Amino acid sequence: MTEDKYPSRVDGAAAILHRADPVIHGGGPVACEVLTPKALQNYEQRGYLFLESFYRSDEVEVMQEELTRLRNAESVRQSELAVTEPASGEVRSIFATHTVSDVFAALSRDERLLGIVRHLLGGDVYLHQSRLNLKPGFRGKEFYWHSDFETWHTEDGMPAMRAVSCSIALKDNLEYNGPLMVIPGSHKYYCQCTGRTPEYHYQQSLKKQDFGVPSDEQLQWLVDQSEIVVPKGPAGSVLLFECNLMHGSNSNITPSARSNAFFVFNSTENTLRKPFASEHERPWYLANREPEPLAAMDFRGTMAATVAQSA
Ligand code: 6CS
Ligand code: FE
Repeated sequence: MTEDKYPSRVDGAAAILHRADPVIHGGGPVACEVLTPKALQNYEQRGYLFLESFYRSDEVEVMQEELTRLRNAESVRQSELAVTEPASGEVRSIFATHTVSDVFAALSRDERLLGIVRHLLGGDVYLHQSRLNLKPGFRGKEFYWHSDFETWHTEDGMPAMRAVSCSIALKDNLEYNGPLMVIPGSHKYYCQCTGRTPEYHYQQSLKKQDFGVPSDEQLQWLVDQSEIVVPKGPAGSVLLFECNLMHGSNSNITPSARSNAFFVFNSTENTLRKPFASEHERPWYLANREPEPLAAMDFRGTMAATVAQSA
């Protein structure tokens, strides 16, 4: 039985615990130019890195076309991989994109990304989860504040904080189309949540999360220590954030959809156990239990070759 360093979904009073794991797991020389000493210090202290215009517009175009193809594919829409908006029925998220798309499979292995992530996590990584978040315009609903790790720990059995979430903007992240908000430094605290996980909670939580969210007092405390920041930037920008960073996003009532491609990289030394606070394991498309170390590849080169072939 693995020790539970982060008990949550408790009865009664919920505390704020200190983080018990390092933020940067890798030591030694840094092999990628993005991770300057300043960037590493930022990630350690604030829990995220925003890489503006990391991908070029021709690369983003390939990703956008692939998003449109998946959104319109009836086989995907009808499958368990698609999650719809509670009220409008529009597609809100598509999971396990790396299993239904060569483009997103290649993107998840992009050597430029993996170089960064491998350093932060200290060695081999695999995909814990992949998804597209579509947040449609007009009636796109919010994601309430949460720590991803809290869910992955309690519902998926992820033992330690040794994972990184990566969100690639496929549309411009504007201040008004429901972009992600983060609380810098919140990754150093673990907000225990109250209430037992209901059975098959994911069927509800992916539409609207009510369990595994901080109390008003906890959220107030975190913001009092810090502030709320909204990383903004053009399509192609990348937000890398530590798995325990508190984040959320508002609804989108503007005509501009806010879509992003999302990958969760976990260390191969942090693979899933039995869920720490839930009866059942979540399905494979939410929580990968067959870790395969990712081999880096040249995304740009592969895409160029594919486009040339089909031209
Ligand atoms: O369920 C998940 O894995 C992710 N989705 C939500 C709505 N909350 C936790 C985590 O970010
Ligand atoms: Fe999240």
